[in-house]
Amino acid sequence: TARNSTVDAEVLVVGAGFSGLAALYHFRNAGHHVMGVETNGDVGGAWYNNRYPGARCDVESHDYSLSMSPEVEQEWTWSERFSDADEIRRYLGFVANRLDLRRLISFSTTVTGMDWDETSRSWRVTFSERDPIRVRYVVMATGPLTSPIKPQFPGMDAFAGRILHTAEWPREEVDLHGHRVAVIGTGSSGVQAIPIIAEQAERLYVLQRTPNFVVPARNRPITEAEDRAVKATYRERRATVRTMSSAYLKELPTQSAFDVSEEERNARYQRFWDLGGTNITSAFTDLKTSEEANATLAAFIHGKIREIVRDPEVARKLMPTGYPVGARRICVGTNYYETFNRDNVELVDLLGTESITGFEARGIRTDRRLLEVDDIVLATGFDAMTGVLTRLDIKGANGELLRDAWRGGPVNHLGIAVHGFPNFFYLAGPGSPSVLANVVTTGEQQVEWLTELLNDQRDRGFTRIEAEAAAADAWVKHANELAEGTMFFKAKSWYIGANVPGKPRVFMPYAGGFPAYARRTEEVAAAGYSGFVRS
Ligand code: NA7
Repeated sequence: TARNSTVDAEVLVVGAGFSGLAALYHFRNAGHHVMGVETNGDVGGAWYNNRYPGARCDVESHDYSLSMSPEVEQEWTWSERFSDADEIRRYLGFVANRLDLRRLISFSTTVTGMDWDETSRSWRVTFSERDPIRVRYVVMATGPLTSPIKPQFPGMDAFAGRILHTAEWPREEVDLHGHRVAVIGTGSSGVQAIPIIAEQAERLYVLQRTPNFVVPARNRPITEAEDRAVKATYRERRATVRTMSSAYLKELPTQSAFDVSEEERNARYQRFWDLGGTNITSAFTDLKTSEEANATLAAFIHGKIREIVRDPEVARKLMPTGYPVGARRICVGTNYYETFNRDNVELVDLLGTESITGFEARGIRTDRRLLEVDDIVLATGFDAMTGVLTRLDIKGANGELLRDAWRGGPVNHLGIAVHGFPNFFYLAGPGSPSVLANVVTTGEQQVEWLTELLNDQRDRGFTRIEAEAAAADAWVKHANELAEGTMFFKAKSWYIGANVPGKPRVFMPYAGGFPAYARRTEEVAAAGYSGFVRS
C-alpha cells in the first residue's frame, strides 16, 4: 500500500536479549518486515552487560531458556543448574545463529528517541550513530532491569581508583587480586559478587544499607542423565511451566505453615535450604499472605545467619528485620554469609553507626574514618521497569513525552501498551508479571500475543492501534487490587520505585501470576482487542 512505502521497516524491535530475539523470530516467521537494533556490539541484553564476578541466573537453566524452537531446545546443552552470565550470553549467540536472526539486527546502534507522526502513521526513530528511520510499529525489548543507578556521592570525581558498576562491568578481565575494594550495595548483584571479590581482594569492605534475606544457590553441574530426561519431555515441561504462577517448574505447597508442628515446619525449611534456590518462599501456602507465617521463615533464616556467622555482632547486622521475606526480592548466594567470617572482609553497616560522607582520592570517607581502597564497586541496582523507557525521548500522539505521561506512575494497558502512544509496545515492563516470574517465559508469551496482533492488523488492513485511556485506567486498577493484599508494600524496594529518589511509589509488576496474566491478554485478543482503538 501507499502507506507501507513510507516506512523503512514495519516493526522495529529495540534490544537483542531474550525478548528481542523472540520478537525478531516470531515477527519474521509471520512474514512481517522486521528490523532489530541493539546498543551493544552483540546479542545478550542484560547478560551482555552484567559481567561482574559471580553474575548468575536464579531461575534454573532448563526453564530460563527460549521455548520457541524445539531444535534449539534439543541442540543446546546447559552445563549448570543455574547458568552464569557467560553461558547465557553464549546461548543467546547460539540462538541468534541457529535461527538466523543476526542479519536482522543492527548492532552498536543506540536509540535516543522517537516521535509519532500522525500523517504517515509511523514512528520517526532517532539514533546516536545513524540517520533516523521510519517504522510502523515499535516494540521495546529493552528489559526490566537494564537502566543502572549510579548514586552521586560528594567528591566522587576525586577518587583516584576505579569505580565499577556491576551492570556496566568492563568486557576485559578485571583483576582484583591484591586490591583493597569497597562494594556498595547488597542486593542480588552484590550478594553474588562479594564472596568472589573477597577471595581475590586483599581487603574488602561491604557497605550495606538494607540487609536482604539470602538463601544458598547450591549450584552444581547438570548431569547427562538429567539433561536427557528434560529433553525427552521438554514440550510437556514447557506446557506445565505455563500453568505455573512462577512460569518455571517448582514444587507447590499444600499446607499452611501452621498446619504442621514447629519441628516439621523447620524440617521443611531445612529441606528447601539444602535444595537451594528461591523456592523456600513457597514452602507453605501462606508465606506470601500471612505475616505470622512469614515470620516463621524469617526466624529460620535468622537462625542460619546466627549459625554461620561467627561474630554475633556482624550476624545481627546481616539480619533483615522489619519486613517480610519476599517483600524485597530474595537474594541467592554462594558462601555469602560465610564470607563475613574471613579476616579480610569487613561489614560496614550504613544503617547503624556509620554513614558515607563522600569519596576522596584515597577512598570512601565515612563519619568515622577513611576506608582506603583501590576500587569501588557500585552494586547499587537499577531504575527498574520504567527507567529504560523514561530516559528516552519518546514523544506520543499529543506531543507528550512518555516520561511525562508516566510522571505519576506507569499507566499502561495489559502491561504492554500506553494510551497516547499508538503502535508502541514494550515487553517485560510495568503491568506485566515479568520480574515476579520467569522473565523469559513472560517475554515469549507477550511476543506471541503481539505476533497475533500484528497479523490481525495486517489481515484487516489496519495501520494504527492505540490503547484507550479508560482501558489503561481499568488495567492499572486491576493490577493495584491484586497487589493490595500482598506483602509487597511492607518494604522499600525497586518493585515500588523506592530505590530511586522522586520516583512515584506505585507497585509496578502484575502480581496475579503468569497464567492469570496470559489469560487476560488472550481474552482481550479474543474480544477483537478490546480496550484498543484500531483503524
Ligand atoms: P538491588 O537489588 O536494587 O540492590 C541495590 C543495592 O544497593 C541495595 O543493597 C541498596 O540498598 C544499595 N544502594 C543503592 N543506593 C545506595 C546508596 N546510595 N548508598 C548505599 N547503598 C545503596 O540491585 P541488584 O543489582 O543487586 O539487583 C537488582 C535485580 O537484578 C535483582 O533483583 C535481580 O532480579 C536482578 P537499599 O536496599 O536501597 O537500602
